[in-house]
Amino acid sequence: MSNVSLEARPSEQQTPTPEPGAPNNWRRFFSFSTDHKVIGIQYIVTAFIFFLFGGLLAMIMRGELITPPADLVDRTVYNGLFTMHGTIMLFMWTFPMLNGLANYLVPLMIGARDMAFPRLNAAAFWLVPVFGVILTASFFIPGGPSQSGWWAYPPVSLQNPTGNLINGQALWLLAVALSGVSSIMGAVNIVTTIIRMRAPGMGWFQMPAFCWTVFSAQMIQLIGLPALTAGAVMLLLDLTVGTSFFDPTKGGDPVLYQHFFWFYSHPAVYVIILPIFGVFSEVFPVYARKPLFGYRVVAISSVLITILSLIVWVHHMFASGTPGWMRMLFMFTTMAISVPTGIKVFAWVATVWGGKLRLTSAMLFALGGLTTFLFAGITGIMLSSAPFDIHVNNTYFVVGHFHYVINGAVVMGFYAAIYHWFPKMTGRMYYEGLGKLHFALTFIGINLIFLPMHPLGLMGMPRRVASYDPEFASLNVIASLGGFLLGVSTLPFILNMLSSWTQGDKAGDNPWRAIGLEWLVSSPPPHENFEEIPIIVSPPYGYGSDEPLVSNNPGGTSGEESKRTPIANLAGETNS
Ligand code: HEM
Ligand SMILES: [Cu+2]
Repeated sequence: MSNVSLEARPSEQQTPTPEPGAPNNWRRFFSFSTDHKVIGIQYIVTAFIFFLFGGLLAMIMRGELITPPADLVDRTVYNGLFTMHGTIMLFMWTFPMLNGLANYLVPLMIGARDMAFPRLNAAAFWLVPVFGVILTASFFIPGGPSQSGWWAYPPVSLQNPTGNLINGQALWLLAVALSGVSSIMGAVNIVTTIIRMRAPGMGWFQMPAFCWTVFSAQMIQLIGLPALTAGAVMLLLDLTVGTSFFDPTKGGDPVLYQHFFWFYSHPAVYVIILPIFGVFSEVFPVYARKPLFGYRVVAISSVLITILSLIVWVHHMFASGTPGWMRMLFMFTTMAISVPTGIKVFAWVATVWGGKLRLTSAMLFALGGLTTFLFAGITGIMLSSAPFDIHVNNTYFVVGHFHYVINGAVVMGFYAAIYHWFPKMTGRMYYEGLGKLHFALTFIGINLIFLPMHPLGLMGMPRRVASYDPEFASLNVIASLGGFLLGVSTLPFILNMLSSWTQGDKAGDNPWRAIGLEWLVSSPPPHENFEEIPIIVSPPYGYGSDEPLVSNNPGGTSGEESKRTPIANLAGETNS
């Protein structure tokens, strides 16, 4: 599908001026820039700062949990800590980070010069610091931040112990509602871009798997997020002006809130994990020098996951007095979703199998993320069974399970993406040694902290507690030490990023000899990306093939390598 509107404007066909995209012009990162690459990096850096903040709160929690009694912080402080940790990690780190990657990569990967709605895009980003400040401000008001966990279930969330109109819970709800608005704006933009702005020759099955996963994830945002956003607004009204949607003392229904919440927040886990599946699908072929195994099936399974993800939410409510038939129904839909997921895992293993592996930092993080995802997938299938779930509900087994997904697969997937595309984004190489150290510390740390949580949960240690029975002490010491190690693991990463961005070796257009439109332009890409809109003539992942990817010269003279190199030359190796 060609992008008529962009091609029709002659002014944009001129050679882009280096000024706006100039790598040394750092001020653009603090401006209301409408360039998708600037917005992408704005998202990524902002998200990472909040990741460090959310991680700091986790360190305090692990400090508290290293001994059985509640001695380091008060119980109410602890409630605020886990609530804010969970909320920041999801709404301030994971979602903005995903939007950052999608923003930076999607237009480059589909051969577009920018997003469909650049100003909407910038507005969506600038809402992030706004609701971030609102959320963080709740630490400084009387009564402190929300203590009702990241679900904010009523009636707990309606208690308002200080009696003030402006309280931690109200700020929390306002922030979550604004986050919903921002993400819906982002989703409208990304979905439109993928449908409307693909370069000539890029049919759906010429599109990189990452774009398929982003499309599927953003469709979930469009369908599901209005439910959570509306639920948050209704709860805010109950809390502040005394409506009674969810307040049981006034005839409201608290379980209705749970439906609003989980109708979105279960699919949200696929909003999060799908683009990570996309990252795996991009990274494995490059460093295994093989085409993505079963590309079409991998692509379609993303859409299947989207559809199924919308009909499994009640598995979070097995213990909420749901009728038996509902439990059965949602148990089976939940188990069914493991099928398209399993297909993908199979495809990645088959891609890596027998390949010429290059264990760069990106590849190590992708392999590490896949391993932890496999483990989390197994505990996930265990949890999908209602009797088992009711047994371990609200224990550390659940905390262990979802951290394997979110800190294991997702955060390691983010790191894989950052290392893989860092040379493209900055024009510089990172230091491989520091990257490998970062990987080793992260992988060991994650397993040390989250593996012991499974036996702890099976033994009956409840979650969301500041103190616990001394019989759980030794496994908690291991978990806390692992947590501190994970905190330390970010230091080589930060050092690496800062020093490489300023002093790293020049990267060139295509340092990994990867196949993809983003690697046909200079690093960092010029403003508006492509001098000529690429004309795609081959499917993606043609490692070992002689076909060129494009029939023209999208990088123009700005790139330093020939743009018409057949794929086989670019890939350097064939795989027969
Ligand atoms: C060093 C890394 C981390 C540590 C040590 C850590 C630790 C913890 C602890 C101790 C809890 C409280 C568990 C409970 O009592 O229910 C918790 C909850 C949670 N964590 Fe983490 N976590 C880490 C990373 C992450 C990441 C990366 C994410 C998401 C991207 C995340 C998301 C959550 C969520 C959603 C909750 C639930 C909060 C709630 O119960 O309302 N965590 N984490
Ligand atoms: Cu779920």
